[in-house]
Formats: sequence, structure tokens, C-alpha cells
Amino acid sequence: MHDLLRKTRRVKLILPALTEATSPYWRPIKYSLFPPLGLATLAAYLDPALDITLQDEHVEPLDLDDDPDLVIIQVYITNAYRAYRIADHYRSKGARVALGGLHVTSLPEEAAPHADTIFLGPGEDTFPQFLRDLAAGAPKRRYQSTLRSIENIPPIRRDLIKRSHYLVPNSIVVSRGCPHHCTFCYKDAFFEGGRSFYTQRVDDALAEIARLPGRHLYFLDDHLLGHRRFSRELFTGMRGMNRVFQGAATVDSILRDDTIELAARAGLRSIFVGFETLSTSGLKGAGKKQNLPFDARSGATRQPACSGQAALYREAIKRLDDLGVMINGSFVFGLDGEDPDVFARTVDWAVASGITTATFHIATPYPGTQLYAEMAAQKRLTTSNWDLYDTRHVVYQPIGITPAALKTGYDWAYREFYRWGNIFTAARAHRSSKHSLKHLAYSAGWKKFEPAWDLVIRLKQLSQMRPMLEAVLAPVKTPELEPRTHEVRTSIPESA
Ligand code: B12
Ligand code: SF4
Repeated sequence: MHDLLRKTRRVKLILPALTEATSPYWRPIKYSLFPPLGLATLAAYLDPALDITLQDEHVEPLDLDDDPDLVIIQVYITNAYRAYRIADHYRSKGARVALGGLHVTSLPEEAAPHADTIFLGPGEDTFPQFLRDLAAGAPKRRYQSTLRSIENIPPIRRDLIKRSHYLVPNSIVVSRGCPHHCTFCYKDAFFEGGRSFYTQRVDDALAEIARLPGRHLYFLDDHLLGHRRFSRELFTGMRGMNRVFQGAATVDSILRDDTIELAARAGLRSIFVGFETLSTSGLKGAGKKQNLPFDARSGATRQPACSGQAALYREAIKRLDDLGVMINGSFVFGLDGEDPDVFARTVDWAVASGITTATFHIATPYPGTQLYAEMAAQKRLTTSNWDLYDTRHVVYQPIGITPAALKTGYDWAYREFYRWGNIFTAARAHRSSKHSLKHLAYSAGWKKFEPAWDLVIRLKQLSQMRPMLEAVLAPVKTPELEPRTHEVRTSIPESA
């Protein structure tokens, strides 16, 4: 064994706090949801005999007085400055520092001066290669992932995760990437140089699920229904496992066939759907074909903004409502072509449609994305202070609306959607009164009891809240969950 590896006894994995942690928007509960799964995934490649610690600055103060030999830091865009400071600190103490993650992949030249080694893309191929090179005494400065697979990966080191610090310790990913190519999304840049959508083996995914204690799971996959055969086999295998789970999927995949019914029967109770905008032209501009009515996808068809779009969205919402699945709708403001009425239009629609929770974003051109390249080419980027790239600030010159109006409208949309009156109106939109009650509990619980959440977090009692979450995610009713014939809606072609 080479000296370099022999010297590596203490390894520290760090998720630095996002800059938001110091802002008035900071919501401790939002950042106490999920543990750092990426780092726990990487830790699985380390020799278990090493002294390994994993720290997530969102839920605990970092101990910076220690002396690890190897420091592994995950860098997101809005923790990048903090990550670089921590990296510099440990390097000045003589530690070997490795940086990776989304932001390092987007801007390797920016990250490189703060690290001994940087990693571009997912780490399942490059990190073990780095460890082998370290053992051989020749670690490289830069690794670029090209061989993409999450088949036969070692079990995630969940034992390093402090479960009591998180409301949802059972977060899980069974695929990586997504089959689509939205211009604002991190996906194409992050997975450049190799496959950009791939899954685990179904058996392995089911085995990982079986290893997780409790009932509740949160799939962090970009698109849980993205690979049709895989997701159908997964949900079929999950039947009888007595789980309740949440995940994300696209509009087309919800309407495509009966996969969503299989998911509901397996325990799907709430789903994240990126509606983004009600405007067909806005969706086309963002490359979000999977949200478009079929006849609007070719680009040749002209539809009045909204009509076909709203009908398609209504169909997806009704389908989910029939299954008792709550919806977390995601919306983006500031796409080209929008007018100042977009905020009221979007909130009114979301409330009337019975969307349970909404996530609003100001359009944010992340470095590496097509949107960023377009904005840069048009000289519309107004800042490169990455702390502001959190989808709450306007970092570019919008068209058709002023930056100030965009920011004000975004803030208003959040306030308005989560007004008590609107929470009640949205809750009433469901056909079943049990669904309405669950809606009320979930939405109000998420946004209206911040001081209570803060207290629970301070007392380190989040695990006590899990049974309540599971109760809110109990099934609404079962008739629609009974097996139905394999119905394929031909208007929505398969996208994956
Ligand atoms: C969970 C999650 C969160 C959690 C984060 C908690 C946590 N502990 O990580 C919470 C809820 C806090 C969150 C918040 C936000 N998020 Co978020 N989130 C995610 C999500 C769904 C999953 C992350 C994950 O666990 N992935 C699975 C693991 C296995 O992959 P991974 O973490 O990427 O790790 C791998 C590699 O990156 C690499 N790697 C990472 N670090 C290192 C280090 C080294 C040394 C090496 C070798 C390798 C390596 O190896 C790992 C294994 O392959 C991602 C989408 C996604 N699919 O990744 C979005 C995502 C990261 N979020 C995003 C956004 C936009 C946000 C928000 C801004 C949204 C908002 N407005 O509220 C906020 C705030 C963040 C901010 N202020 O900047 C974007 C980021 C875009 C970008 N370019 O930065 C993503 C990509 C979603 C998307 N499709 O756009 N998020
Ligand atoms: S569907 Fe979602 S994850 Fe897939 S490319 Fe579009 S924004 Fe990204």
C-alpha cells in the first residue's frame, strides 16, 4: 500500500450550508428534511475500517478544529463560497481536499484552486478510481465521470447519517438523471460525457427499500416514472411492502398509461409535478415538451396560450385526485414572453385546481445550462454572485417585466398561495372530503406552523413527527386503486 493511502486514516465528508442559511428566508424545517445522500453514497466506497465522519451543516455546527487526512466536500451553487472557505481551511492544515457536485461540474476552473482533486459529474465511477489512484500514490487533479451505472453499487452508508436530525431520513434514489432536456435544468450539463438517465436494477432497488426502517419513503429521483418498464416493475414489487411514499414525475408520464395507478397502489401519496407555466409558448421556449398537449409538440401547431395547456394539466390533476395523490406543483416565473399578470393567473389556477403545496421559482440560469448560454449570449445576466442563484432572486434581465416586478410578484405568489383563505379553497377542490382534510393538514402543517417546527428541531425530536406525516399520507380511498385494465392513452406518447 502506498504511503498516501496509509496516511489516510481520518476521512471527513461535508455538506456545507447553503448561503440561504443566513437569510430571512431560512426555514430550518426545509433543510432538516433530507440527509446528504450523495455523500453517504460516496462513503460506501471507503474502507469501513477508516475513521469516517459525515457532517451536514444545515443540521449541526461544523467542527472545523479537527484534523482529517481526506476531506470530501459537496458543492452546490449557493454553498460554493462556503465550500471553498472550508476547503481552503483544511488544505492550510495539510489535509487532502476533494471537491465535487453540481457546481464543480458546471465551473471546474473556479473550484480547482480550492482543491487537490475535483470531480465532474456523478461519483460512482470516479470516486473509487480516485481511491485506487490514491492507493497507488498517484491521485489526479481532475476526474470526469464517463462510465455511468448504479447497478451493483455498494449499500449506501446510511449508518453515518444522524437520522434523528431529519424529518425524512428515508430519502432514496433509484435512478439518476432524466430522459428530458429542459433548457433551465442542471441535468444535461451534469451528465455530459456519458449517459444522462439510468436506473438501478429493480431487485436492488427493492432490497434497498426493504432495508429502510419505518413506512415513509421519499424518492428524490428527478423523474420516478421516467423509465416506464423499470417504474412499473418497481411499483409492482413494492405492493405489499406497506410503504407510503412521495416522488416526482412529469405530466406526460402521469397520463401515459396506468403506471400512476400502480404507483398509487404501491403507496404513492404525494407527487412533485413541474408544471412550470400555463403558457404553451413558455413551455416550448424552455424545451419542456413533456408538458405539452401532443398536437403542440411539433412546434408547427399554434394554440391559444392556456387552453390546450390548461386542459391537459386538468386531466393530469384529475387523474391524481381520483387516486387520492396530493400534488406539489412547481412553477417558474420570468420565462420570456410572460406579462405582469402571470402571478395572479398562476396562483388562481393552482388554488382552483386543488394543488396542495406549491413551489415557486424565479427563472434562474444555472451555469452550464442552455438557458445560461442563451442569457450570456444575449448579455442579459446581471450578476455572477452565486449566492443569489437560489431561485428567489432575479439574476438576469427579464423580458416583458421589470426585475423588481418579478421579485415582488414572486414574493406575492408565495404569500397569496399560502393565505388561510386560499388553503381552504384549494382543499375544498377535491372530490373526497378525506382528501380535503389531508390537503389541509399537509399544506398548513408545512407552511403555517414554523415556530412549532423550529422548536421540534431544536429539541431534536423530528423523529416524533414521522407518525404524523405517515398519518397525513394515509390512503384517501381505494376504489380507484383497484386493478384496472392496461389503458394506454394514445394522445400522450411514451417519452421514455
Ligand atoms: C434533496 C434536494 C434538495 C434538498 C437538499 C438536501 C440535501 N441534503 O442534499 C433541499 C430540499 C434542501 C433542496 C433545496 C433546494 N434545491 Co434541491 N435538490 C434536491 C435533489 C432532489 C436531490 C439531491 C440528491 O440527494 N441527489 C441524489 C444524490 C445521490 O446525488 P448527488 O447529491 O448529486 O451526489 C452525487 C454527485 O453529485 C457526486 N458528488 C457530489 N458531491 C461530491 C463530492 C465529491 C468529492 C465527489 C467525488 C462526488 C460528489 O457524487 C454523488 C453520487 O453520484 C436534487 C435533484 C437531484 N436529482 O440531484 C435537487 C437540486 C439539487 N436542487 C435544486 C434547487 C434549484 C434547489 C433550490 C434552490 C430550490 C428552491 N428554490 O427552494 C433549494 C435551495 C438550494 C439553494 N438555496 O441553493 C437544483 C439545483 C440546480 C443547480 N444547478 O444547482 C436540483 C438539481 C433540482 C433540479 N432539477 O433543478 N434540494
Ligand atoms: S423534466 Fe425535470 S429533471 Fe427532467 S430535464 Fe426537465 S426539469 Fe430537468
